[in-house]
Amino acid sequence: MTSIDPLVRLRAEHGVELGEDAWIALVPEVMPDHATAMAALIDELPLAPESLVIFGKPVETPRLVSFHGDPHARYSYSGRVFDPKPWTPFLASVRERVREVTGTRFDCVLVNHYRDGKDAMGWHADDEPELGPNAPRDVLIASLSLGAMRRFVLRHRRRSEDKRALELGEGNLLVMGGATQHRWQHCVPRTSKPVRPRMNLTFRLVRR
Ligand SMILES: O=C(O)CCC(=O)C(=O)O
Repeated sequence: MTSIDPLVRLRAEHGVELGEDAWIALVPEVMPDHATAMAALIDELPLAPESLVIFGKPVETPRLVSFHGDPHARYSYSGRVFDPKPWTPFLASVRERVREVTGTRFDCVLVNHYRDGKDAMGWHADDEPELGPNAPRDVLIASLSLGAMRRFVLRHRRRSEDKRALELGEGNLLVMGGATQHRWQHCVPRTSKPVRPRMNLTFRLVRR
């Protein structure tokens, strides 16, 4: 019997086709013990605000950040180059869980910790050239969310009124594939509602 590629199966069972070769799949309950996992990662990782350069000015991220990966997986965004910190034991086990679900061994992860509704992520796409030989037209991202649900919004780059809102948290996994980073941007808006902490781990492939 031939085995089906896990990504083909995820896309068939949970996928939303966005057109123009862009697709996403939202997989529920990938990490049912997500609150315990988040607490373990808060203990284990050196989470801290990151200083980025936005429109030529240094700005601190409104969230805590930690970037980890294999030694070759250097990554640049917002005017900075990030050298990966090593995989920690619990983080490596989370990567293994994402590999089981996606069939992909990602080589780095950006961890974002949103302490409350004031912590957020602005509009952007994960379209850096190091994300694969066919970036940004074919980029695979697996985004695991732990803790509270937060709204995650996608908007089409040319038709900005074309938006899709998802709730990400409680151990669900959003896989973004194909031309999603090329055609769409995404954000996690601030909210004035009281929200519990949330953590998001975006697993990426920075090819050698
Ligand atoms: O927190 C999220 O769901 C989004 C994270 C994200 O957009 C990123 O790490 O690039």
